[in-house]
Amino acid sequence: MATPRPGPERPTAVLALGSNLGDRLARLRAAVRTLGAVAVSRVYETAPVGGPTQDDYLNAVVLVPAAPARALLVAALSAEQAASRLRTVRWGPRTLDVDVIACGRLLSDDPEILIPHPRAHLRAFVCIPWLDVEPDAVLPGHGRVADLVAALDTAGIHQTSWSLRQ
Ligand code: PH2
Ligand code: MG
Ligand code: MG
Repeated sequence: MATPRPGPERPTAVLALGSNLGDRLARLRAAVRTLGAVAVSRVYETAPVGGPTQDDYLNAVVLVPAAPARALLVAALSAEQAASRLRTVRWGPRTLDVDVIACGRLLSDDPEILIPHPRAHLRAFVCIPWLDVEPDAVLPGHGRVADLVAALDTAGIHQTSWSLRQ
């Protein structure tokens, strides 16, 4: 039998995780399991951007197997539901936020799930952890994520030594 050759890398989707309510680290760890992440960034403690006065976030980025836009949305929402997320204030505190950032070159103009995420290029708390799992990442419509990070204000972003893998 022929030795199997390594195939092309399997396509993945990029999901951003955030939590600033309750046991933030436990929430992110549970999400990594629920979502079936195949790659996991470091954990960053980040100053809140926008919204009301609120506590600092833990943010991370994971890669999951690529899927259609709606399927990624369902996975994100079910992870948020498992964390008992309540939706009250826009950009307010949350037990778990899972945002679909990109999925290769997939474009979705479905108003329920825009892909790429329309604000990803503005968010250091997304772009910095994204580089951990994909150093050559490209955000469709905005270019190399490393170049985006170089232009962003990164003052509120602090790398932690916590791991989401247990
Ligand atoms: N998410 C928001 C609004 N502001 N700020 C930080 N630092 N981290 C987040 O994940 C975050 C935010 C809306 O989803
Ligand atoms: Mg969000
Ligand atoms: Mg969200």
